[in-house]
Amino acid sequence: MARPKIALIGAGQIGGTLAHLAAIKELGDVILFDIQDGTPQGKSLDIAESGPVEGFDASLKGTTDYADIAGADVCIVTAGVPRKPGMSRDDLLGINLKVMKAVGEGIRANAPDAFVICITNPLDAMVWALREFSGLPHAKVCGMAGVLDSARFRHFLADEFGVSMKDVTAFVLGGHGDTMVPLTRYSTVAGIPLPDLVKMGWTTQEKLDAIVQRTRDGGAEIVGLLGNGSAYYAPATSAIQMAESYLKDQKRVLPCAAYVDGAYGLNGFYVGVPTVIGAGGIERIVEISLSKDEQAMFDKSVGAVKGLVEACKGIDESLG
Ligand code: A3D
Repeated sequence: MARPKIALIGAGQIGGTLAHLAAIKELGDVILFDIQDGTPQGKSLDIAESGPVEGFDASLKGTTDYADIAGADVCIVTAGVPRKPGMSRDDLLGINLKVMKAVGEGIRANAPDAFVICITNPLDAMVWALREFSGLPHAKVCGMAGVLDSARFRHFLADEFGVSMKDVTAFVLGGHGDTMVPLTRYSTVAGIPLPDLVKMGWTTQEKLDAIVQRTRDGGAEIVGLLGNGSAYYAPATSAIQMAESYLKDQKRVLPCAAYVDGAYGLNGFYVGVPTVIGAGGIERIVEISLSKDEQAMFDKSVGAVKGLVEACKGIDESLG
């Protein structure tokens, strides 16, 4: 059987890291696409040259021609611009919307059967726009944010408790942004919910609240430290986990920006929810019941995403 084909649209910081991870994990052959001639070719060759040392069998090709993504099984989209210090994700809307149009048309023409994972910010609005421009089925287009946000939450919690992060699970809902909703009662250490751990004296409510806030601000913390660009190692790892679940039909339960039609009282809207990712793409939306406070936070988050989607429609008439 031929190896799967993984097209990475955008060969910047995340794109290059995605290519390296996909090759090391032997998920398939990699096409690295960018409009910046030389960058995708250079990164592909550099990573391919690590193959003999690392011992992976995967071919890598850099390109500026959409024809090269033909027949891709997975497309991961990072094309666009990242944040600079002081910028919010929403400041990227206008410029990245134009990029989504070009990318969506490229995917529609060349890789209409692919499972598409969007990473470009502002995430929830860009994945919606990318789906509109590409015309692919909703179940085949999703956005990476929840895996990253919950990984950040898990990392901070494991640090606080002094336990292996393997035993920490975390649950986040809502848009990728300042309004994301980390759900403490569904986040656990070896099955023990965080509110119980507070009662057991493992931490205090104040410390837990600070960790929740640090998770919400996780992207900005890295933007501030780097001074130029945004996080890329953890975002790439998170998207690779989603791609692997699709390619291997693992049916992992992963939070991602998915099209929700019916669940959570939403009709036809992209927002961060727990999903099952398998060979059918987003195979299921996992709907949990929310407390009054959680519902209020979720509604606020959905409201923020709705505002961005409306702004997209205002910028590009074809999205009306
Ligand atoms: P960067 O290193 O600048 O790479 C972006 C690449 O996109 C550059 O190589 C550009 O040349 C390329 N590009 C621009 N326009 C096009 C186009 N029309 N077609 C193809 N390629 C194009 O950025 P990055 O890799 O650090 O980040 C990429 C995106 O991911 C940004 O929008 C970030 O804000 C976003 N991001 C999202 C998360 C999430 O958790 C959702 C996390 C981190 C970054």
